[in-house]
Amino acid sequence: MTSSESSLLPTSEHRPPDVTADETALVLTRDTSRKIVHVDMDAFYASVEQRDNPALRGRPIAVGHAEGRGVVATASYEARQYGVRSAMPSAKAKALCPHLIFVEGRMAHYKAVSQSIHDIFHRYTDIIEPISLDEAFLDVTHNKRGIALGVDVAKAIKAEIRAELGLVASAGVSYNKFLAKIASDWRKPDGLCTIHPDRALAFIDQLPIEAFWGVGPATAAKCHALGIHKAPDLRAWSLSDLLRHFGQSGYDFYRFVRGIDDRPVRAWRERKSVGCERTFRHDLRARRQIAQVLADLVEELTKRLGRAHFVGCTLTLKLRHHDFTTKTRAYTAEVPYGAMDGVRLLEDAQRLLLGAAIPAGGLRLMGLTVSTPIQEIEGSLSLF
Ligand code: DCP
Ligand code: MG
Repeated sequence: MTSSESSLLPTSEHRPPDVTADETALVLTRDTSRKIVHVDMDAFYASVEQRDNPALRGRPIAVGHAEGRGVVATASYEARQYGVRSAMPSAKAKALCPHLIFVEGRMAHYKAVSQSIHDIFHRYTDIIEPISLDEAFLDVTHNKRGIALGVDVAKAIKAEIRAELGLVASAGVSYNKFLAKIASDWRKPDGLCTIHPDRALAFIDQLPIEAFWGVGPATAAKCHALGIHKAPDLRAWSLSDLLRHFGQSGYDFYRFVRGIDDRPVRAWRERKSVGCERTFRHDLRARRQIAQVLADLVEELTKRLGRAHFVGCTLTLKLRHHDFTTKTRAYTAEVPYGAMDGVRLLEDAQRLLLGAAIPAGGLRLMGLTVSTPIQEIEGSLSLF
């Protein structure tokens, strides 16, 4: 990819200082000088299970609990032919595909495999932003092997993952994160798609609005109601109108649809929260039992805060009732919570629980989260 496109506007800031300014006052730049690769493993958990157990290869499998309230974490591509999908209740998956084989997930194992994938990434660049265990952005503009084309870096990474780990990755290559992510999804599985700067707008024009970053089902419905179905519909909107209807996201939509996205690949992720939750096998009614679960959650939460080196001021208790209504109660402390604050976390969580009503039908799920970070030092321990 070459650096092209004269400067219409500044690149350094993702958002202008005053996004309510009329767009005529904005100067937009499309920076096409970077080489960004987005890697996303194909059917990650399921592929690891099929790799490790030959009896599962070529068969429809789902990773997750088969019984009770189990859901499918992911399904092999053989199972997807029957309509089995991530987050689907296991009972429904079995109805769609009666010979579906369920395999219990092994998170610690997937984490270790993810680490091996990252070891391969690091042969090319240290500018790696993990999005989940199986997905990451890489900035390979100046890569360690001096490879000129982003697509050749992506090819080499895919080949090494296959040869050394026996797994298949899809990759997308472009000059920004928005396009690289869409590209990796384009020809899945075993995909490799490059979006060149001169083809970017034509590529974007065929996208349904659902493909845009930050557009979930609710935003998509809102777009449809406004007559926005595909990218050209979105491009017809002025910035001020988009800001009015979509808030800050309107600014992203305005830029993405013009092929502009200057967000850097961040070598560590700014976490907004750390939490844990538990779904009960049977709805819980007894206060004593509920208090015990709360204590367990606090213990788990402190472990997670420690692993993430996370410190945050807000504690939120989430209670899902037997009928799926969900209530949250939050408390913001002056002194932030960290891994060493188990006693205070428990006291404050108990206070939140005391103030909450427990419905006669009982609780289905309870969760505890710390948010409002004051400091995020994940990945920077070498500083100390
Ligand atoms: N996952 C999960 N629950 C979900 C979605 C995903 O536990 N609702 C887990 C299982 C997946 C992994 O995260 O294997 C990666 O998620 P992806 O969305 O990338 O899905 P896959 O890698 O399984 O499939 P694809 O080939 O579509 O990327
Ligand atoms: Mg994946």
